[in-house]
Amino acid sequence: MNDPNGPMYFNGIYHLFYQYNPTGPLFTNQMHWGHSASYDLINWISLDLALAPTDPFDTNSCWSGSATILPGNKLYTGIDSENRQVQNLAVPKDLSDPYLREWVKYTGNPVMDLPEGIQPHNFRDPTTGWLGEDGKWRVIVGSETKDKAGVAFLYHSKDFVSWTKIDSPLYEAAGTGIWECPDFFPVWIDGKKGVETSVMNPSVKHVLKMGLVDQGKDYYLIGNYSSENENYVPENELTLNTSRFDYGKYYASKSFFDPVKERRILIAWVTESDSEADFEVKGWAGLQSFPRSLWLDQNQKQLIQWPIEEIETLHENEEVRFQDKKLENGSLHEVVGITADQADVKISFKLSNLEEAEEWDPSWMDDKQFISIKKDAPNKGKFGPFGLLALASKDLTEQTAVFFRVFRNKGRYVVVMCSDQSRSSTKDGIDKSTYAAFVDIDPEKEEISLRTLIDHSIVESFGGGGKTCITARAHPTLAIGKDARLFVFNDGIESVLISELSAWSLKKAVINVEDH
Ligand code: DQQ
Repeated sequence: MNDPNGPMYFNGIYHLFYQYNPTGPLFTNQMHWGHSASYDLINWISLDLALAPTDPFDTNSCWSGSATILPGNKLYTGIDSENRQVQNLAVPKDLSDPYLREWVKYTGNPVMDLPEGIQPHNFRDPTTGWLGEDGKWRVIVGSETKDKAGVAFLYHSKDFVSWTKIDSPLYEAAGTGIWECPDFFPVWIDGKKGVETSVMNPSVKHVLKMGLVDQGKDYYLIGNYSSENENYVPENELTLNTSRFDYGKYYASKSFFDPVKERRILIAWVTESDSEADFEVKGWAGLQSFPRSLWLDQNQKQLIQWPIEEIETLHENEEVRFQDKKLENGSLHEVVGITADQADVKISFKLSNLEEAEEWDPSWMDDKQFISIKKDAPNKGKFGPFGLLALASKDLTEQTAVFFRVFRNKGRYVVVMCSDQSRSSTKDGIDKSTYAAFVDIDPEKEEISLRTLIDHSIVESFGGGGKTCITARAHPTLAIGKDARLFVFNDGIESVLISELSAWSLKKAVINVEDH
């Protein structure tokens, strides 16, 4: 599986569609829309394929798209018999079927043709629609203009069937290449609640997210939007320093508004780190991230993401908990009493004597990839690395380290969060990149928090209360099942205090098991 498509809540049920090859674990020119439904976003029921590439307008795949509840429409990219990307419409066959199992393609497809001057392979991934103040629906579609500018073309429709392209795109940015899976949605300026996609008023800002395919990364802008004059003005520019949802493996994300708990939920495709040969052996490849709630930080400059609260229904045991544990230089402490290969861990680190921190050297940054730390940066310092060793084998041969480093920079502090996969597996042929990102907190005023969800081959980490997220894949050969362990550690010269740690074993969710 790859991209999540058309997530929505309809008539008491959450739906998730996803790019899917039903015949094997590799991406082909016959991608379908798989379909699962859930009552809690945790346990999922497998349903029949929703879309198959059967018609002239999608014979070479049903690619990504979105759902808009009118109720129950969805718009997706088809690849037609001449390999052109076109936007198609499908609607549920029977709205009284709670699972919306069958979908009927509109016979007049495609509903949007390729814009003039655009390459036929560069026009895809329509968003969920939103209603403007004039009562017309809007969607954007990702594309690329001649000079490699990434662009979100804007379309209007009165009936969701006939679409007109608006001359000026919603937004474009030179040199960024095609934008895949764009997303456009409002967030409240103040508060954690989600906002329904069509809401427009002075109390919201709008987020525009785009996937940059060359990098396989999702970036987002925060800005102000008016549907009256179709004007989107981001407050930041799209550069490689622009915020990302996640600084690890996390792509083609899609959000939706959940009216039940009034929240916006984000789900993304997480790729494998092993090889195609491994996919064949496993019989599968690709997974969906754990759903996250998403809202605007108080500073209005970045989004906060946090695992949805339903994860707590998987907590198996009384939490393992300790407080005020000092980790001296070189400390390694095992967290026992939980299943370390399936766990939810929360830690809060308190630092003192911060004035001792060493100066941050900007040359440690890798210029190719924003805030990836260069290999020649010192790997030990005054403050850090300290954090977690997840999916670790007993002798630590295997370990996925999620940790922090703290530096001084012009009278302020710089907190860097890393997920280091270099020792995540004894196997060769695996992507063992290290990811790094800044966490926008002041460690003098607040503790440094980490929440990590571990599930066999995925480690999803949330630093600073969800200000910085890093998702990593690990393919251990030793740290499996009961042989997997979890440690807290401190390799920095200065000691750090764990003011609180809570950890839970996670039960296995029921996912796509037939006859649930
Ligand atoms: N993958 C899809 C495209 C999308 C890309 C095809 C992103 O629609 O642009 O599966 O992963």
